[in-house]
Amino acid sequence: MRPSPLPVLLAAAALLLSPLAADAVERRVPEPHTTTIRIRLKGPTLRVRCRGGDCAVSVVGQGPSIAVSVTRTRPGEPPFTFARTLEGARNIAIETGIGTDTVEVRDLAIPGFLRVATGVGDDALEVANVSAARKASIDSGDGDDAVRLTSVSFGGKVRFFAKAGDDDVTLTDGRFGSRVGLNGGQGIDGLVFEGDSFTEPPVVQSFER
Ligand SMILES: [Ca+2]
Ligand SMILES: [Ca+2]
Repeated sequence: MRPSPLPVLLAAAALLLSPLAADAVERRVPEPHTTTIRIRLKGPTLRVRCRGGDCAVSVVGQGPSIAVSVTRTRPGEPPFTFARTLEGARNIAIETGIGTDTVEVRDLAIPGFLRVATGVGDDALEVANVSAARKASIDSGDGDDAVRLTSVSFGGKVRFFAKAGDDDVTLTDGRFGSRVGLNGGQGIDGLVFEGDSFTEPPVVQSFER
């Protein structure tokens, strides 16, 4: 049976009659039908979430825009990627759940706060060429995590928790304008400073090497 052309004609007519609607469709990328992957502005905060598999997340500044990409891999399924480019975020909050995650945050001047939590699993987090005017909080969760902060500048308090697992943390050429607390948690954790400057000595706990 031939499909009726009527619905197609009606849809085309609706688009022609409503240029505003067509424009909105073009600009708004639909969210995937899941609560486990999200890229959205909630008020002033860009919230990026990926749960339920191994996630590769990148949040990269491109002029006034922020390009965000989330790829989730699960056993027996092809990788799923969701990407959006947004403007106007004052804060950034990134959250990954259980899994082996890779998170990259790069080339951003954040007017507010930065928060990253990578959850349980052996995760790799790289924050490079990023400033945040207010506080920064990083929690790499359980697992053997590798965290590298390079050329970061934080105006507010910085709190870092590596939690259980043998974690490796490297801070290179960082500028820290307020209190800094670094806690390796359980495990044999390593911490390296290379050319960082602090307004007050960082409080370092539970790093064994
Ligand atoms: Ca982890
Ligand atoms: Ca640890």
